[in-house]
Amino acid sequence: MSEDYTSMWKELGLDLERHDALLEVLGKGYQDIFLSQKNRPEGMAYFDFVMSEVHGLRIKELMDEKKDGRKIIGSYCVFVPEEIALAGNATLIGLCAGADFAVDEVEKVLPRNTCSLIKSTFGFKLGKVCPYLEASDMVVGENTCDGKKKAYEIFAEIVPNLYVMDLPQMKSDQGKVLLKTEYYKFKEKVEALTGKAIDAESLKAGIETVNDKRRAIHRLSSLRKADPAPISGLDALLANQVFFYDNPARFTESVHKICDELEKRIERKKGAFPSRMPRILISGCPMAVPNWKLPSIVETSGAVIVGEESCVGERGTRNLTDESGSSLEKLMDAIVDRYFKVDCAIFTPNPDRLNHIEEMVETYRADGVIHYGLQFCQPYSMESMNIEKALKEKNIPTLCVETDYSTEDSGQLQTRVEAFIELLK
Ligand code: BJ8
Repeated sequence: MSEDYTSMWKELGLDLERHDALLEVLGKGYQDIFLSQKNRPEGMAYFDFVMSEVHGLRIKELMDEKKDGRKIIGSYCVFVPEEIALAGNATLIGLCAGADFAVDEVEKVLPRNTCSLIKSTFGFKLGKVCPYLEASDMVVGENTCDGKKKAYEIFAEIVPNLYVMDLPQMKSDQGKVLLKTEYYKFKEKVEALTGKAIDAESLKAGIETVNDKRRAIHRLSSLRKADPAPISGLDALLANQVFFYDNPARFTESVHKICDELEKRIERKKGAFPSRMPRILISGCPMAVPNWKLPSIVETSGAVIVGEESCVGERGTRNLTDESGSSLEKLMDAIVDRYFKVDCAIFTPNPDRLNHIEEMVETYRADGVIHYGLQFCQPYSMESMNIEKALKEKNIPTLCVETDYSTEDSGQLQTRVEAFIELLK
């Protein structure tokens, strides 16, 4: 990090000693996993910089925004519409929850058999190591899986500015009405927080900004269809992770720059890996920063990841919000329509997700699918059974893995992934 941010972190109430320890692990992990890759696009230097300043410059920017009267909203789910936050003069930040922290303290307030993502949410708060969480003027939880739903009841005791949004469980007419009601409630909540009324003009601007980000990511994804893949799955995942907390306009511009470079690479047949490597689609639970374990194992075992069917990936970014509405009501409806299509495993039934996986296998010319589930995650592990069966019936090789954020099972995972890749060859 180029500057000394100690006083800023202190002001945010971080535990400096633990925070230093976290940054050290994060920095080392990044060095070992990302910087050791060969044939990276030059444009990834932007993301290297972003990551090196993840708790530094970006936080300073957010603190400056706060000084200028903007509010910061933290969220844990892709169902929280960034468009509405932006329209209300707030910045939406996706809070990571991708690493174990303060596990002993977490297990005093949560059952041991809780998924790593939820435990991590608590660990970052109890360990006082997340400047994004501490900088947030409002933190949004959502009634998705049972684990999160119940965990937010406990989280509210330690995060007084937690706001919980209800979400439907079925893609029915009533489900859509519920989502609409909740989005209007969220709009009012944002307006109350920022003191700025959201109108058609500001909402349209918010929609355009978020769509631009999505368009950039769609362009990046589309370039991954090429053989050899012009960018590693790890680097593409990183772009999808940074999507959640970078300045939107700068993010969009940086991703387009990388895409310009990747197009040239494709013309010259230059890849991140040699051509005809086994191509993998990852599908399942979201991978938040710094959860890079499985992709790193896959890409050091002789395969390349060409797509992520995940909320940190195409499930989260795939549909645009219709920008054409001329009234606030029409634009709000467009937001509801767009988010109602997100095929999270908390929905029942959820046939769209399987269709999307099959479509992605074809689009990205994947040779096989690795279904990634976090231990104790009921929705995704339940869905993995039918997905595995359906894909196998279509002769799409599939491997289901279940893991957590520890490194204890790395050896075992590596063996399974290597055997799967051998099979694909
Ligand atoms: S829209 S996937 S971001 S809820 S891994 S906490 S499901 S037990 S994260 Fe998610 Fe929104 Fe859905 Fe996406 Fe529960 Fe499973 Fe843990 Fe999970």
